[in-house]
Amino acid sequence: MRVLTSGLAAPWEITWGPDELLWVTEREGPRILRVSAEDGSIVSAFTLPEVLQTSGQDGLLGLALHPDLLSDDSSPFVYVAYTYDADPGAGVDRRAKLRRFTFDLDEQVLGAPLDLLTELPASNDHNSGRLVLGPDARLYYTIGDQGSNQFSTVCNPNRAQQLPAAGEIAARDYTKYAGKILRIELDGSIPADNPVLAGVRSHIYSYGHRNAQGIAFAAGRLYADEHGPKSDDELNLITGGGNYGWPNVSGYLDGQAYVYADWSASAPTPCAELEYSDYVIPESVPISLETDFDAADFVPPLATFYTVPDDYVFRDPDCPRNDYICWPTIAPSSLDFYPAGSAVPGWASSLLLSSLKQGALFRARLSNDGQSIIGAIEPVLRTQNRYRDLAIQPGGAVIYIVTDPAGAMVGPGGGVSTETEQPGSILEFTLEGFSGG
Ligand SMILES: [Ca+2]
Ligand SMILES: [Ca+2]
Ligand SMILES: [Ca+2]
Repeated sequence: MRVLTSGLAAPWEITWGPDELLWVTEREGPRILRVSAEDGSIVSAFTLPEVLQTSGQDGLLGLALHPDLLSDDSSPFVYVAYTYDADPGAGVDRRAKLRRFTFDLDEQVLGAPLDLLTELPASNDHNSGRLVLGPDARLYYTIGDQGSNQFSTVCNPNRAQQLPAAGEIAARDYTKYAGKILRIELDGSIPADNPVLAGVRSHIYSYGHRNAQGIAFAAGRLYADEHGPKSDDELNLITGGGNYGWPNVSGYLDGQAYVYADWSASAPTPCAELEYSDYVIPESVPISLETDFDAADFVPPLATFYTVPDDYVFRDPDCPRNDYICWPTIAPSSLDFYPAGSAVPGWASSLLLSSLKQGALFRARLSNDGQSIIGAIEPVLRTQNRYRDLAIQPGGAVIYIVTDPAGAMVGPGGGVSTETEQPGSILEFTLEGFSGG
């Protein structure tokens, strides 16, 4: 491993480009960088002053490159997602948008900005924001549940199970896109073959997601990972029209170690008068059990990190300072596919999940039909860093990982550490014995 470059302002997406450069978004920059894979130098940098980056998890997020970026003059397009201020006045109305830029091949600059889809839900928490361009030439975009029903946004109703009415879509009211994966035409419109959900065709492809920060295609199938609450991070195979259960179900529909407590519906004590807790549900807050959830379209995960029994002790007495680090989760921040025929022996046809808490990629081998995971899911490429995203060089002998600038993770000997070794960096891992190519 070597540090390719450091000092980046919360690098969030890293993508191998057809120009053989690494395209990186800085969430806090907010910049789009093109970085040399040879010496880590910044070849070009584009600042996006229109990005709203204030607090928490907002800012410049996903990036996807058109596959014909360099190979023809008709589609030299770069797609980005970010949060912005939709209030023209003094107030702040945080929303998210998808914007397309045209990459000028001669000048090597981005220009001709075009908004594709605006006024999407945005928050300081659980924006998700991962963007990929699928083999069907559609954009896929993840929108989290906005952190609704927890912490400072605990009194906001969670909308991951809510589906929009026809009138809302006609009026471009995308409130109910929270907790969804969208499928979008390259001009921002609704694909004619998107699923019809509750009688309405919209940009929504799948629903019931908490915070799906990773999506990747593998052999034509779409996979996603998402952060769970105190357990049950998920790896999912995404199908059009699928319901992934949140907030009624976390992980498998097993009735273990999770109930949905809807704080927004607290009565007679209103939610605003309650003090949020990860452990204690006030009597005024209605709950529903996983086993009450009866949805024919429910899709269970392929794998979880980790499913625990009802008597699991989440409040670990040895972890008093920063409990979530000790919860049975890995905090999956992204996802990529390691194809068959690539360099690393034994890694063929694997999904790689980056972990914020564990400083590792979790490698999950797909079955031939892509419908299940084979064998144990193992952590690889460990360091003491929060991994935000990865990119794989064609051929698979070199893997790049971007790291968070700060934050907590599991320490070298267990427990909690806020000491990360290479913050705000691109780490480059090269297969031993590989001499370039
Ligand atoms: Ca990536
Ligand atoms: Ca789920
Ligand atoms: Ca469960």
